[in-house]
Amino acid sequence: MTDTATTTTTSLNKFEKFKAEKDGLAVKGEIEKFAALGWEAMDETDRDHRLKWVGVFFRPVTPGKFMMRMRLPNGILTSSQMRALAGVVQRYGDDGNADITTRQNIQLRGIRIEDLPDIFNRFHAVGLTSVQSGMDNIRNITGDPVAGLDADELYDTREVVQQIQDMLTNKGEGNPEFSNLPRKFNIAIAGGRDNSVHAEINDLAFVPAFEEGTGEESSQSPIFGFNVLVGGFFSAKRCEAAIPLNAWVSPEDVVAVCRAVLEVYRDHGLRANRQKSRLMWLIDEWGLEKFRQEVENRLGKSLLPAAPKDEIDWEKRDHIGVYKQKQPGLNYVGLHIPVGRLYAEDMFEIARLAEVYGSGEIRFTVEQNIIIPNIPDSRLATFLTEPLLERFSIDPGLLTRSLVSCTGSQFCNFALIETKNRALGIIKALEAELILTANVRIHWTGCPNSCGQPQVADIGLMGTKTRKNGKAVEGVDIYMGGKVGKDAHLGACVIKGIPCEDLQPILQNLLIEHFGAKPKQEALVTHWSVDHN
Ligand code: SRM
Ligand code: SF4
Repeated sequence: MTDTATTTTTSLNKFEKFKAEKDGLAVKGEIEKFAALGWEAMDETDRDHRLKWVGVFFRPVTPGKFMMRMRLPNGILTSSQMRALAGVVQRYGDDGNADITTRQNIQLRGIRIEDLPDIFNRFHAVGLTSVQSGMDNIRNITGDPVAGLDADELYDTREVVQQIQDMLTNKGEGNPEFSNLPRKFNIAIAGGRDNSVHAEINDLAFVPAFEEGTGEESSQSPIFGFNVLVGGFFSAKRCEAAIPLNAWVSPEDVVAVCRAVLEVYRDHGLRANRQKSRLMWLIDEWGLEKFRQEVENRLGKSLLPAAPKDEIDWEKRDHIGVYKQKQPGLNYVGLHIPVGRLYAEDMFEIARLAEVYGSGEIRFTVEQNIIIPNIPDSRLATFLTEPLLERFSIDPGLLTRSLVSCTGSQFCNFALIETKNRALGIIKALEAELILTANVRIHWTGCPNSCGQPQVADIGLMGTKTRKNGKAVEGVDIYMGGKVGKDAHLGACVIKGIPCEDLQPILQNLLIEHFGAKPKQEALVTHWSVDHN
């Protein structure tokens, strides 16, 4: 550790203290012991905090039933892996389910501590890891969901995302080099033109950009690489879009640049106040130039300046529906999973469909949906008649299609409101009332931590407590103006403290006034009068 870190030891917060006492990764060797002890007899810091270093989250809302957060680089898994995950969830009956997350990942619920040794063995057998997926670690690394499938892609992100994960987690076994960051850290790599990973809301992001070449190279055609963005994050106190580092890196240097940035953050990131520990706070303190210089020092070479423009010039796609792949005769199909919630039987069925019709591969998107790739033209029509597609539609309603929701009070103790069920209920009611002409991206998040990313939405709903008739009730602050894809920027809070029970008509008005929706009743009247004129 550096001088900066040691001089702050007197002001260490409680998280820094317990990390200094015992590294979070140490619990990896104690799983058998915890299983034998049971959750009630365990040391509380191990149970409530350190277990997150192996992806196991104590849930105060459902004590004894833990959540497990996996790592799925680029959001890709195999049918055998999906079956292994389904098998874990299945043993917990009504308590067991899974959620696709806003980082192209999956979380399992209902987990009992006594089963952890067996669960880790099962994961190991199919090449799955949950290591370092929570607390002060690097989260699941996101990549283009149609990498390797899309004829228009600029770069297939799969391999580099896997390489970064392997470097950061020691191939999924756990890496003590990066197990004590000042705070969480998010990395994303965009490979297409539509910014499918929300690059701007990551601590470190790589976006496609062509370098014109210098010196002898200048006569050559432009060279592909990435412009680097740093410091994007959401927190209850502050939300920032990532800013350009003024660096262009070739694909071969991406892993080394990730390592360099993380070493700088690990050794110099601010640790006294957890509300001010994300990377952007360090960049603020140092200034971008000094930060860039320190990254170069760690990298051991100079960074090239950023390419003048990046290649993000498409609107964001949602991948729901049937699409031709770049491989002739093959298709990928995006299925809409309402608010990302899956049960064991769904997961087994998705694994079966991926095997029977595709190549066994399954992908997740940051919109909490799935993609099944590699379905031949000859099998497509039959695939589309599968009963599962009645629930996991390829053509959902225009509000349902883009709905995203965080976990909310069902399982999350930070939540100020229930989210997933309420989100589905309100969307259904709105679709019954309105005729829409385009999809509207509505994101729900249960508290200001913003896991459901309301700031990237057309309409973002952030849980809050408000008052109605003198009583405290669940409410939302409404965000608008989030733009994704090209020219992405964050939305802002436009209305505060709406009781959830009063929300539907307000949303209805917003959809009519800002998104061209029409009430079904009125449309019928207009249609009638046009016909009779
Ligand atoms: Fe998150 C903490 C769920 C994406 C910002 N997040 C939590 C915890 C672990 C809190 C807890 O212990 O209960 C939530 C677990 C609830 C549960 O039981 O599921 C939780 N976050 C989620 C997920 C599952 C939301 C979802 O339904 O998809 C997402 C998991 C992603 C993954 O696979 O790793 C999730 N969280 C995000 C995102 C979105 C993103 O990464 O694009 C953000 C905002 C972006 C960012 O981090 O900059 C986000 N989560 C937070 C924060 C605020 C961080 C901060 O700097 O203050 C917290 C609280 C914290 O870390 O102290 C938090
Ligand atoms: Fe929990 Fe709040 Fe994150 Fe939703 S936004 S999952 S309620 S921490």
